[in-house]
Amino acid sequence: MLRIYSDEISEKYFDKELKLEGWLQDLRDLGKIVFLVVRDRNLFQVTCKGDLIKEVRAIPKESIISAKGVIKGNEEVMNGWELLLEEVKVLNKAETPLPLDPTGRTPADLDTRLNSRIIDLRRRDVTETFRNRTRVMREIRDFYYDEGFIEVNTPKIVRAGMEGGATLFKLDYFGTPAYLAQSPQLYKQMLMGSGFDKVFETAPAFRAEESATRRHLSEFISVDAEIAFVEMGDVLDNLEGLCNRVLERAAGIKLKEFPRLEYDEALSMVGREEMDRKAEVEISEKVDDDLFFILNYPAEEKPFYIMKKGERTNSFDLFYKGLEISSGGQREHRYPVLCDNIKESGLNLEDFKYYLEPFRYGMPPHGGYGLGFDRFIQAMMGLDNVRETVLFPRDRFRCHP
Ligand code: AMO
Repeated sequence: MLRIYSDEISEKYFDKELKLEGWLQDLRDLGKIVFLVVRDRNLFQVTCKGDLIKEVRAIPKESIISAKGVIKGNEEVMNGWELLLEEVKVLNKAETPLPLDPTGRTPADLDTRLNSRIIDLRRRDVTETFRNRTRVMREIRDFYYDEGFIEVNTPKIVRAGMEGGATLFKLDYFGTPAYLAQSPQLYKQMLMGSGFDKVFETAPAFRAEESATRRHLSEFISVDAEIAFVEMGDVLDNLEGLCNRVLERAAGIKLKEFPRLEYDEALSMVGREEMDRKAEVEISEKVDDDLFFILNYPAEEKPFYIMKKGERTNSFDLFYKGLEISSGGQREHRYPVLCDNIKESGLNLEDFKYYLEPFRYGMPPHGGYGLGFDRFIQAMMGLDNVRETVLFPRDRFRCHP
């Protein structure tokens, strides 16, 4: 007899004999009758009477069972039907006690949940996050495909960092030092010199973040885009278009144009001098919209590859519910200026030899951005901690499971 999933059952199966399989989530014992709550892709009820009762009472919760019986329509129970048990087999017995209550009725802290993540993932509300990740990633990809972008995969083992030396993970590459890529910055920019006018990548980025916050991971998914022959306004429009479309299609959230605040204007709104985390949160509270841009950061707050504009830069950050979810801008494409910027940042030109070469032989003006996928999901779902959006998060204190 073939196994069938509970969500495939309709009236045409009523009064037929079937086999359903899954995890024994719960057992309600009324003495002469026992109700089992079993989980496959959904929950369903197995009703048990007579001699079988002794047998089912002995099965530990979360064991994998195979239940054979007749499907009976019953408006009183969940799904409008129950399986009247005729035969039960234990396919794999679960040990007791469980490290975690998979129904979520006994609350557990995030660390305990993450230590036993697979058991945690048995909860429907937990898996909803990962269904959302799937929906959002699909919409992101579709957006770029529709806009004529080429999807690229750039190396994650690299020779030089781009986003500040403090957060580099160093590794031994056959006896010479190399690093885990903090972002695909170097490569997405180099590709602009190839004639690939628009590229995007969705891939892990690695940061040795010492800070243990609710929004920092050591490994996160970075959605990166780079576009040639554009100015900063075009880049802003592209990112706004992406967020609008993705949020509408994946979550039914309809947005207007995002406010674009100048750096100084944003700071003066909250009477502050410095754009630290506190200021960002206060600005987010003042702005009515969930998403807004802050434009033109001072040069010392941005990396060397961003184009300078006097004391300021052609740069932006995008905030969503108080979280910085993206940053980007127009790049410095003029070779001599770029070399000066690298030197001024205290970096070694020799380390950027391969990055710099295309800038000497015909590099168009270009711009782009990196969007933190995990933070995007965190903000979209209003989750307290970015770790909840990742199957197996990595941070300062966690490299397991
Ligand atoms: P930046 O360093 O601002 O810019 O990173 C881009 C976006 O990535 C997310 N992010 C993180 N998410 C989780 N944990 C972290 N430790 C973490 N660090 C960053 C944030 C952030 O806005 N190369 C540039 C982008 C560009 O200019 O194209 C860059 O990496 O949401």
